[in-house]
Amino acid sequence: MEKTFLMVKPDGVQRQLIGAIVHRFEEKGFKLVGAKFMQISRSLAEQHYAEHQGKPFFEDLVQFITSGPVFAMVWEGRDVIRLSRKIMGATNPLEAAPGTIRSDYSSFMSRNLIHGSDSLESAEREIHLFFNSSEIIKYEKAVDQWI
Ligand code: IDP
Repeated sequence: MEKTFLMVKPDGVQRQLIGAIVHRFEEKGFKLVGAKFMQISRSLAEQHYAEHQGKPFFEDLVQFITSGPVFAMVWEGRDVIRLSRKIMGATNPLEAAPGTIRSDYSSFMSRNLIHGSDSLESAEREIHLFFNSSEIIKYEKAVDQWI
């Protein structure tokens, strides 16, 4: 089953939105298979955002993502990568559709609350960057057959 890496960024933690954000993915029927409340180091931040190295906002992005704890998660489900991106909404809250996390709770691109992998390749890379294989839990839910 497909897996993705999602993370409540420091602004979401500070604003006490972990529960509200997790709830959206639980309601959808996805399965939480890994979770970690953690402080990101500068080196991990640079690896995670490697594709943005050299861009004008890179330094601010690294400063921000290391500025306080984050809630890192691995979620599993059918098409979870693309569907999670829909639940999150567009990167810029001005363009995010109403009802999405970024539209409902944020108003500024550099404080857009949540990260989510945007492809199968980035999901695999990001999951391995943040989690050991022993931290990803395999289990069954009786309700899975109804989702
Ligand atoms: P995503 O988080 O929607 O996948 P990415 O393009 O991967 O978007 O960018 C990572 C993060 O960097 C965004 O969530 C946003 O917080 C920040 N970011 C992206 N583009 C800009 C920009 O042009 N100015 C400021 N911050 C940006």
